[in-house]
Amino acid sequence: MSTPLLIIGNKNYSSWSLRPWIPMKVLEIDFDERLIPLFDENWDAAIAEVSPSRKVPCLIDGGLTVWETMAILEYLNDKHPYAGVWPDDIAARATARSAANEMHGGFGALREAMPMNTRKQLPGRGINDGSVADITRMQQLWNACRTAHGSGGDFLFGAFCAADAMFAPVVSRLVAYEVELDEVSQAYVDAMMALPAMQEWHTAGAAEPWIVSHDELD
Ligand SMILES: N[C@@H](CCC(=O)N[C@@H](CS)C(=O)NCC(=O)O)C(=O)O
Repeated sequence: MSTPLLIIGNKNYSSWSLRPWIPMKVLEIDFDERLIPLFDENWDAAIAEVSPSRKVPCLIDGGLTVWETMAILEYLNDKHPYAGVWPDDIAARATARSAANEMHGGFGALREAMPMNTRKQLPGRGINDGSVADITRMQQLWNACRTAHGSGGDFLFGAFCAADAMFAPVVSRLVAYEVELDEVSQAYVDAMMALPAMQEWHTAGAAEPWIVSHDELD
């Protein structure tokens, strides 16, 4: 059997790429990766060859291509049912899926105002009514998950799972934009940033040469 290949964009900017990459690392699911630099002169041709949606991430496993982040996470769960992609407990699992899907479809103001950028510290930037409302809701959600399901570890459902993967890029943004958080949310952010995989991604992102100007605030 061949090793699955995860197609990703720049580690500095591509928040969606981090979302399947980090659980594969943390849960020790073997994979190779190929980085296609976003929007450079080869982007259109290179992405068209591998990704049906022409977006990253996508996962190529033998003859199968899986695209869209949530579909990739569900495929990992189907293929590795004991890896811990989702929590075991049915109520925790349903809540984790709710949180992950809320992240997938929501928090648009925060994402728009505070693009992921592993190279920068941008304290105070990106604060507006919409991003503040998103950050308030996110902290409420994180607190609820930690209180109801988090007693077994430092993550939303105790052990790291796909819901945490969905929030990993937001954690990166909250650190880069130096957003003040409540105690529970700050502890969660610290736990996520302490993951060796998170550090590996940020170190690689910071070393990349490519600049995507529309993701740069200055
Ligand atoms: N809904 C997609 C979003 C993926 C996405 O927007 N990826 C960005 C990079 S972070 C991308 O490939 N953009 C290229 C484009 O829009 O042409 C998912 O869940 O995977």
